[in-house]
Amino acid sequence: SELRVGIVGVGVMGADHAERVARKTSGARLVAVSDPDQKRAEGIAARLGARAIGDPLELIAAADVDAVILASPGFVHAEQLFACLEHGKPVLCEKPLTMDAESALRVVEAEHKLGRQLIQVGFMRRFDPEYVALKQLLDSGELGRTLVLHNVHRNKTVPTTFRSEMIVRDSMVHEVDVARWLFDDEITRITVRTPKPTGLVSEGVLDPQLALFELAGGAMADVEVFVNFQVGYEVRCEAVAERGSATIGLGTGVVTRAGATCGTAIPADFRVRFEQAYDLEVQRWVDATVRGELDGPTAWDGYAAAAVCEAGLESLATGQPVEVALADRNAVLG
Ligand code: ISE
Repeated sequence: SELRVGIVGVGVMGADHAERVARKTSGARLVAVSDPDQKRAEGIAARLGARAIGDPLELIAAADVDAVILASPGFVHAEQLFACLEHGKPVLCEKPLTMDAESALRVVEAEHKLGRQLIQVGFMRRFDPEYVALKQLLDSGELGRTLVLHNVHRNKTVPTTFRSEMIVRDSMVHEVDVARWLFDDEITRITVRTPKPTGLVSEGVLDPQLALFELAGGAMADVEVFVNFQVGYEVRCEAVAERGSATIGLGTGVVTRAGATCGTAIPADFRVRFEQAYDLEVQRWVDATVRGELDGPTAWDGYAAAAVCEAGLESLATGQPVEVALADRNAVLG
């Protein structure tokens, strides 16, 4: 049976999740969305076959909502998370969990009291294949013990509501989680310093920011967060270990420096190299089939390729160029 999902907050990220749940996620169905901008919620609901509910707490309580995605701003998360716990609804909550440690701890305690883990936080880097590969490499011990992480986290631009505090709570929080996850350790001290800010930002916003995290076990991580970089969205991470380093975010997979060389891994076989393509192929085939449509290479594409291969075999045997005999497409398909 399908998981019926409701989404609270359909701004930039929530609308993206709505699309994902409705069209790209198997085993799930989008049933409801909620947003302070009622028109926006109604538009998205109508397009994706869901309904719009004005009050987010009503959406969370709705009998036909099995699970909730909270993509609302951080300052309403606490109340909405408590409502999810109260109704026993599993929830994927975008970061930040809440606005401060005290309220976040109350959420943790309330969940613990229920005796059921219902809350997942949107630290999505843990699902990024490059971060996963980096974690596997570091955990393998091949490079020795990891000593330092260097992180770069840049946005092209952000809305003017994105002030200095959000740069920490909404952006830097990803590197906070990455450092905790990669080192499997807690951060015990943080220093955040700021250079003279870019001139391309509203008065008073401290951007970029440089931070240093110190971990319980003695490792350290640094990060540059620059949310008005103007150029584009870039996230990089280099882990420096005893016998080498590994960098991700270059668009090439993990780049490893070790033994006087610098290079990228070569996958062992096609399933690894094309994993994403196979996943997309099958999911889109299922989705299109359900819609009664075809959404990929057609029988004609197969025929055209076969005709080329047939000529190729002849050429292989003779060593000569061979003309490809292809039927007239319009004649065959009208
Ligand atoms: C944004 O709010 C996000 O959640 C992104 O993950 C983050 O990388 C970005 O800096 C934020 O603006």
